[in-house]
Amino acid sequence: MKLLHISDLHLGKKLKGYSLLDDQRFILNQIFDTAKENNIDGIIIAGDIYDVSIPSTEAINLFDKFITQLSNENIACYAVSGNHDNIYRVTFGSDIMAKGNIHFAKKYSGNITPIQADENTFIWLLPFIRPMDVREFYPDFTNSSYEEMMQNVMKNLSVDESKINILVAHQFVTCNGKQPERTESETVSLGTLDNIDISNFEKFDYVALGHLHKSQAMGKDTIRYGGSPLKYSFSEKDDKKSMVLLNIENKTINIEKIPYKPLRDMQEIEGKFENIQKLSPSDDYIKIILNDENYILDVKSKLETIFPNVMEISYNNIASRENQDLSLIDTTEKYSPMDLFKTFYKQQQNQDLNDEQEKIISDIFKDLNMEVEE
Ligand SMILES: [Mn+2]
Repeated sequence: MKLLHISDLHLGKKLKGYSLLDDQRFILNQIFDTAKENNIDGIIIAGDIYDVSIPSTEAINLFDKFITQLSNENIACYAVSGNHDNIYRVTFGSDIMAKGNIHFAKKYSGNITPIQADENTFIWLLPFIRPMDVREFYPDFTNSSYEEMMQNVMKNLSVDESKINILVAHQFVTCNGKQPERTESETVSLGTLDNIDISNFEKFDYVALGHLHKSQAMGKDTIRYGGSPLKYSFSEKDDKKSMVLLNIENKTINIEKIPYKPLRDMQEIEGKFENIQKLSPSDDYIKIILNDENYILDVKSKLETIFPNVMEISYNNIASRENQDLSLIDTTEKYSPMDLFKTFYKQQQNQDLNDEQEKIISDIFKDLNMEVEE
């Protein structure tokens, strides 16, 4: 039995105004090809199928094509919704799709019936849940603790531990208080309230997690975040994105990571404009940090001739590094245009006008018939 664990597709996501649909189509095709080449029996999607609760028609079409391809090749799909998904929209028609071996976790209803993937393997689909989603089923559970929520949910499951049991979930999981590694593209609360310890999952042979976008194991090799297939923030520029291949034989699970090869990678480039201009062109998504002291006019269109997908441009120079004191001017005094300009320049550039610059400005003021003190 071979399964592929992926998560956090965020179909339809836009980054800094750029649509990532082409990148997502490319990566879904890669997942499908990988599944075929490796004779995968089923694909696990651990939540955040879409980026928003009302996804665009383009995003829906993309996913529609993906699960249709899987079904045509007799590759099963085991999916749960994440905190970005709307569970009712994601599970529309799911009873009918289950007949084609495409499975979605319905809204939590007090218990979970596992899906039998083969005679030995059971897959438990748990959609993203909050305490308010489960409280009605557990009268003694009255607080807002995610940990207690999961304890209640888990104690209700009758897991036959002589079989292989796989849990698919989309939650914030910690290991003895140790938090997973985070990225900037997750909308996960910064608190500790939503922590769920891995000890809840002892009955399971593998826990396929989604929610965090960095691919990582939690405490042991068989409790894993799949991670997003693409880099969804510049904080992930050095991440190695990969799908997780589970090779299950009898009671053992072998884990192999298969790297994604994106259509466009993500790069951060820092330096002087004249040096950056000499770099070889690239279609990657790029963040540029300029070290030039003088601001460059029309810099975005100039950089776009080399890097058509420049997403972000910022400066790291004296002016940006130093704290700028914006209260240099006492407004009760009367200042000459030159004094005002000098103050303005200092605020902007964090340095004084030199003699040559002062001469230029002075000449401009004279041309404008403005009074120049000195
Ligand atoms: Mn996510």
